[in-house]
Amino acid sequence: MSRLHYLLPLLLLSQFSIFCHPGNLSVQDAYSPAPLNDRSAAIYFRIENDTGESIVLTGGHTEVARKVEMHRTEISNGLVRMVRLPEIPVASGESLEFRPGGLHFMLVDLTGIPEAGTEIELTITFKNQPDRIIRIPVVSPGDALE
Ligand SMILES: [Cu+2]
Repeated sequence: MSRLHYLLPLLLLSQFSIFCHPGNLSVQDAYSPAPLNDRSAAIYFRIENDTGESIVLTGGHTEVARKVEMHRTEISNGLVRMVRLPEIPVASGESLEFRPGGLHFMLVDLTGIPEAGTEIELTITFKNQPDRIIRIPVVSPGDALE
């Protein structure tokens, strides 16, 4: 077999992987401070949209709460309030950070109290993507205060 014959399939394979690689949606640095009451818990993470198209987060569900909402924390005149967002878009190639004092997922009406050292399984839903299940480490509230 000539050297060219040998290389050609490899070359085609690498082209394929460059141009036909299905886009990726990655979730990083997820955590949830153990809640101080039995009503709600916040979830933070970073989501990176490399799918090649814009995506729209619509919320989620989990076994440990009756409702999952997306909130934005706002501070005005020294008062902290949370605004519920039904949808959050993430443009193609962008990443979005859910973090204390900003956007977060909120578990409302907890059915159990997540304890530090355990994990919460959260299904994130999208308008135009399949559901995504992520596992979220529960950390002690002190560890989350940064
Ligand atoms: Cu909230």
